[in-house]
Amino acid sequence: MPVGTVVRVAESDTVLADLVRAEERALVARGGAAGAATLPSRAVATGAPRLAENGEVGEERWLSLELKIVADAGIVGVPNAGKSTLLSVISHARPKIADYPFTTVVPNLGVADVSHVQIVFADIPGLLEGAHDGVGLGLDFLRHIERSRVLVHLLNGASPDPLGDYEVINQEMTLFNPALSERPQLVVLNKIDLPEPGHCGLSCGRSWRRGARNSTPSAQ
Ligand SMILES: Nc1nc2c(ncn2[C@@H]2O[C@H](COP(=O)(O)OP(=O)(O)O)[C@@H](O)[C@H]2O)c(=O)[nH]1
Ligand SMILES: [Mg+2]
Repeated sequence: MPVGTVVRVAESDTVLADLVRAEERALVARGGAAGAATLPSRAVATGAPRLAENGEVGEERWLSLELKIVADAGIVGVPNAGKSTLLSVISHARPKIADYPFTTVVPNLGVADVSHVQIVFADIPGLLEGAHDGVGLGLDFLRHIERSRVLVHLLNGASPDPLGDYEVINQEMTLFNPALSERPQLVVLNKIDLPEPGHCGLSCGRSWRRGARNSTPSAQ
């Protein structure tokens, strides 16, 4: 199993193992007692044991395996904020980057080397209003945030309302898991190289915010 796998009993959701370190081991279903065979010395030549006992049936159970990636820092923010770009410049990761929301469908991991200390960053995509309810790919990604020790909350400086975006993302995380509101956050305003706020193309308006979802973004 990859590091970060949570093993649960399928029916009860009881956690049997949470594998967060490499080489960690867990026994989740015991095999049956081994069978036995007597192999008298004469039989060695013929290869035929005189007595053979069947092994016992092993334990059988349905398990659910969930992967929650393990990172030191999770980069969160609205679609198009520049999360994948940030990861690509601080690490050797090469995530997909494009000027439209939802370019990332899996969390990307990258390792940044800061004065010889390695810090694992995860680019957490898919957060938008309603994510905790399953809007977009929200639930697929929210669970990955739970393991990040610190969050880098990236604000899209080109958005018409970066602070509103910030609140929406925080609210989604809290609704998903209230403990996430206690997670330390480093708030970063991105795209400050652009001349004015709201200075972006077709895709980066508020089309991912509720209420604006059905509106047609104006062509620019
Ligand atoms: N002007 C400007 N554009 C940026 C900056 N960071 C990212 N972008 C652009 O914003 C768009 C979305 O970036 P991406 O990293 O895919 O965003 P994500 O959806 O948050 O992962 C891309 O066109 C990037 O080139 C920045 O600091 N300044
Ligand atoms: Mg991305």
